[in-house]
Amino acid sequence: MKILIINGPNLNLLGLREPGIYGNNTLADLEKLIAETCREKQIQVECFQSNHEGAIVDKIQAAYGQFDGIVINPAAYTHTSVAILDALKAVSLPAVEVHLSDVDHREEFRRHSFVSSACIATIKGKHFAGYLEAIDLLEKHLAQK
Ligand code: CA2
Repeated sequence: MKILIINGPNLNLLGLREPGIYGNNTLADLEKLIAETCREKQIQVECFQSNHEGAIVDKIQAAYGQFDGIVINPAAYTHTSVAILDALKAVSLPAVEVHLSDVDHREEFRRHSFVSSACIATIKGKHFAGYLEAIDLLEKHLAQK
């Protein structure tokens, strides 16, 4: 089993700004936690972060035939990107959407996600633990196939 973790724009600033919302830990801490968890589970994993919509679309397209599933936090593109939605639908890999914060209890515009309809589940407000839950969900989903 090989999974791809995608983090969208500004998530490279984790731990450096807005700790009240996103916590004190960095993207490197998150990627280390994911790598350790996947090593224990004998899952192959690659982590990718980009601030660019097209780069995320390219990465999703390139995942076809290379990965078994995707965990994606599209960050602000969650609320704007039909292109990321279309890419996820096009590759048709099982995907889980993750948000560090509880987007349902922030500004109104964060309540709508374009990508949700291409995902098997959405996990919100569980900070880093949400990514580990997403990996568990993907593992169970792929085991059933
Ligand atoms: O809660 C999440 O994970 C979000 O996807 C984060 C996005 C936001 O636009 C979504 O509505 C919810 C923002 C990511 C920005 O990350 C930062 C991290 C540290 C400092 C500043 C921004």
